[in-house]
Amino acid sequence: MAESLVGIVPSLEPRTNRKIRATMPQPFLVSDAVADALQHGRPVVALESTIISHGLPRPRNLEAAQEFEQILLDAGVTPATIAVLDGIPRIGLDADGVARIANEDMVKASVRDLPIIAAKGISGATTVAATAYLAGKAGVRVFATGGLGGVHRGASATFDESADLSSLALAGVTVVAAGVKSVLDIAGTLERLETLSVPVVGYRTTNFPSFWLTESGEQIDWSVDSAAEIARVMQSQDALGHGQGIIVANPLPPELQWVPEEHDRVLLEALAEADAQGIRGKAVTPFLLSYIVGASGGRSLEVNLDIARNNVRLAGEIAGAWSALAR
Ligand code: PSU
Ligand code: MN
Repeated sequence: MAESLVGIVPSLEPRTNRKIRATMPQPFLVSDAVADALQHGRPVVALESTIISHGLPRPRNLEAAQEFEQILLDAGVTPATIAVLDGIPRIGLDADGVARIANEDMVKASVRDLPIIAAKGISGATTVAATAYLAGKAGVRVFATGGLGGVHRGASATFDESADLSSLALAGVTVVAAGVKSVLDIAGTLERLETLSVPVVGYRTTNFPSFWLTESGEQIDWSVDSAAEIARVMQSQDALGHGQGIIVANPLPPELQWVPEEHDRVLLEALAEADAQGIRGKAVTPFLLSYIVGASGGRSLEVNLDIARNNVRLAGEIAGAWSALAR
């Protein structure tokens, strides 16, 4: 079977006349495996590629990308790793595609970069924002990542707030994340999510996690007890016609978290170094992540991988519950 060429999305139709359509590039490609699973209502989980290309060091990033897919496959869930390869956004990669996002130097692609890299025909690793956008367009409803982008410290002066937040306000995708990293302004991030009307639920907790640490100290309003309950929230949200994504905050168990004292020390060092080097814009998050891995002697990396595995597993369960509900 040939790869499914997905047509122009209906919401774009009014702006698209026939002549332009005839010469228009394909908006995205869905792999056979993902298209088949979606068509038959089987569970699918989207995975982002910026975490692989810009968030984890080589060569562990390739092992991680393969392992995340395998965790899903073992649970009977179809993985849909998302990236732009040679200008074409892809929902679901083959083994070669997964190797490319791990080994090639690719740009970090947020939503606003998608049309530009498509037109240039180059490759890009998609952030949470771009992955959620593309997953939503393709009908993949559940997405696993490590940590979300958010409001940076000092954002009231720099305006540095990740497009992950505004994108999740538009893409109807449930994203499982271990909260946001403590390099960010966590309270500010939660405030912005409230403004954007993005539901945030804790998985068996109301203490929002700060990625490497089980608890940030910031409280959220709601906790959910099971994947089935999350699927019911998705169903209710659809019934209400509410198009926002849902954030499921999934903390690591305390015995797996990073040692808080070491975490706090390395964090302050990383922030000071980013400031001293004048790191700005989209380089900020990758700089902090790689500085922290180096300064922690690899310990933060191991915790990072545990977090991602934990989120991938829960996302697989949610996708299973969602597909059971939709049948
Ligand atoms: N936070 C993490 N790990 C990551 C990222 C964020 O703990 O890998 C990546 C994600 O791809 C996220 C992006 O979408 O960084 C946010 O970047 P920015 O702050 O430039 O929007
Ligand atoms: Mn930014």
